[in-house]
Amino acid sequence: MQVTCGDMRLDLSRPRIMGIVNVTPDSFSDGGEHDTLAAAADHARKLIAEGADIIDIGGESTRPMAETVSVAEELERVIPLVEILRGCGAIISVDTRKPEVMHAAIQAGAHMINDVQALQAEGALSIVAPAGVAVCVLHMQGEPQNMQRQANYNDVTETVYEFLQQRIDALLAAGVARERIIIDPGFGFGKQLQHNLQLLKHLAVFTGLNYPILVGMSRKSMLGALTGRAVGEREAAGLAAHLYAVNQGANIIRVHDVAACRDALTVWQAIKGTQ
Ligand code: PT1
Repeated sequence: MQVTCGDMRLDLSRPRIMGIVNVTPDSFSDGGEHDTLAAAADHARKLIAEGADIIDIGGESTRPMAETVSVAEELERVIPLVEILRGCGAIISVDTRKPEVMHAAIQAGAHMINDVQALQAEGALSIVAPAGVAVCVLHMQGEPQNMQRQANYNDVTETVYEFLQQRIDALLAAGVARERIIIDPGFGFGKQLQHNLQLLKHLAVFTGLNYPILVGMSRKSMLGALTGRAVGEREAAGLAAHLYAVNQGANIIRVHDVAACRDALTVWQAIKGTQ
């Protein structure tokens, strides 16, 4: 399996790592605009050196209850970093829900749009479809501001599966080539612990859609709920969850801790490749 990411290709004959670079003031706290940008670029280069195949740049947090960001602010955070990092060897992904940011990111040379709203914003599909970039579509119930309130499902796996199938159909109908599409069940996006665990346990079901699967559980509250650990102490818990996902057929894992993840995948691959 291979994903078309603009002028780059992502080979999925082995699991791949998407390294997270959040360009939000709380991530690279001190200093002004320039310091934030330089720190984010340094961090991205470190993740690439550690083995990230994709760098996911985000200027708006989509954690539960996170505050929204204006278009101007998000553009200012994200686009300069895309310009700095394009041509660095890794695939550049931009994590955004805003069509204006998608447009500018594509113009600036991004290879992938990662949208937790699955291109449902007005105008998003018509901006992304004519470009050659890859697209990751994710299942979310509600909005980041309220998604933990109403989390309820009859059968979470079935609901997420049907939603992703619908979004795939919408993307194909809009002219997005199938080689450009990646799916994500959306761990932590309007799901309670039991829903996240059910999705993870039955992740292999999603291979039935026949699209590359991306998952992200890094540092999320589901890991905190299970271990009692604070956000900064969830690396081991994340590794266990991500390896389980890879074993169920996940192709790309979205993580903060790239080096540890690389080692875990190396061991997993050696086992998998043994006769
Ligand atoms: C993800 C993802 C993402 N997660 C993709 N993009 C976030 N494709 C941002 C918590 O419960 O899984 N896949 N972009 C971050 N979102 C969350 C959600 C962060 C929940 C934290 C939590 O702690």
